[in-house]
Amino acid sequence: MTSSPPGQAGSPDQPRLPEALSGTPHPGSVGTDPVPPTARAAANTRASAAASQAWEAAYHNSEAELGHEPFQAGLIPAPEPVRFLAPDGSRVPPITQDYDEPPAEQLVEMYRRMVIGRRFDIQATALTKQGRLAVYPSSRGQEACQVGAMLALAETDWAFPTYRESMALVSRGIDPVEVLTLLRGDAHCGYDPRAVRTAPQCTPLSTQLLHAAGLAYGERRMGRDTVALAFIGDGATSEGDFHEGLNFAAVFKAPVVVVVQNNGWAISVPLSKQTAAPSLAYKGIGYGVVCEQVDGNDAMAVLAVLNKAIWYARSGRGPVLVELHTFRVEAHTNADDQTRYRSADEVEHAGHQDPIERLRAYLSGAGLLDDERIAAVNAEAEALAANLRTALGGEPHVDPEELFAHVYAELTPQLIEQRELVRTELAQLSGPGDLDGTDGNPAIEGGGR
Ligand SMILES: Cc1ncc(C[n+]2csc(CCOP(=O)(O)OP(=O)(O)O)c2C)c(N)n1
Ligand SMILES: [Mg+2]
Repeated sequence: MTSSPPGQAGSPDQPRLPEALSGTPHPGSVGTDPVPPTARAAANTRASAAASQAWEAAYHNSEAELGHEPFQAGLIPAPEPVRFLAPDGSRVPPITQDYDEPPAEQLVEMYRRMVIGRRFDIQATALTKQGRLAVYPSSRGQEACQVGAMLALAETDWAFPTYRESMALVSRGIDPVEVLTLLRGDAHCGYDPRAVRTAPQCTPLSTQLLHAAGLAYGERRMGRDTVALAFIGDGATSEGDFHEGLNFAAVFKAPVVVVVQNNGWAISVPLSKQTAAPSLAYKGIGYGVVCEQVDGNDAMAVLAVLNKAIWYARSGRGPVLVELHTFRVEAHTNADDQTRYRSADEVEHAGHQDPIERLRAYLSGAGLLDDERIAAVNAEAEALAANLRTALGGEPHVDPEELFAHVYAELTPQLIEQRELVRTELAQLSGPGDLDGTDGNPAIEGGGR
């Protein structure tokens, strides 16, 4: 895992929980409890009320105390995406004074992680072509969004990624092999979500927003200052769960930061067929959620706004919605053919909005990055790619029955039935005369992966 960057949780300027609150037990927590159930229920009610009062006192500060200083225009986002760097890496006059320039060391670390993230992405795409990965949704071109979000989060915060966030997970410090376990088709999730405070990658659109809002609210009620950051795509903002998650988070002031990566496409559906809103950031206004829109290919702007959004949520002011305008350079996944719905000109334009080149130009010009450092970062990225190739080159050893574990705490009758079907099929495959388990099927003999 990575350490918190300067200016993040844990630094003296961050509002932290009062000491007394941090030990507050969760009112409904389970465990060995000698108290009779009725007495416990009454005690829990009292504990719950006390915890709520303490929580209200700590977090529901008056408007006068809180003010609107982090997002000066209140609920309304900037009229144009916030930008610090022009595509050539030069500084542009800020459209708002709301955001501070991120510290130099955070920017240099951002550059490092973006280069490594891109190399990982290229390697993962190559692994699909070699049949080593079942599917891979590339984040190429979205490096500033993926890396910026994780860099701004504290280690103790939670992330709720979608299928597109493999690069973000690697940037958070999760083992790349464990990240790709899901996309290899070996398990529902290759890492331990609790250990790395990162939920499994979510394929059903927007459902992770509800998980994030619930976790953030629960953490706060337990006296912890955890922030939950949920990723979501432009297309997924049309889902009901997006609205329910935002509304819940706003009403209960849950410390959630929703990062909308607007890459212009939901598979083959363009943004223009998705919404008539002037910007997806505006969707927060109706729920009372402060929102901002940002040039998602400007690493400095992404960090500046997300640093503040996370601070804002952590301080108890409520959730924040941040739209990052970016570009999808590759197809939706390796299984998609984008030439059927996207012009070559558009794809070429997307490729020219490179967030890494932009930050490199700025950092080099500012004397914060030299050739030696660039070479060292490149070497680190190559080493990661080589390790990934080796690790995924071997045949996986998986038990097909594990597919049914961890879906629910207890297997449903349908899952039990399906597991029996798989057991029967496996027994038939490994029966006499079919010692290799392929049943003479050349597709299986050739190796499914
Ligand atoms: C509830 C639900 N409906 C439909 C799908 C099928 N689906 C998978 S990805 C996708 C497009 C999502 O686009 P967007 O939210 O913009 O994210 P992006 O893929 O561009 O990162 C759709 C419709 C799904 N996974 N879940
Ligand atoms: Mg999209």
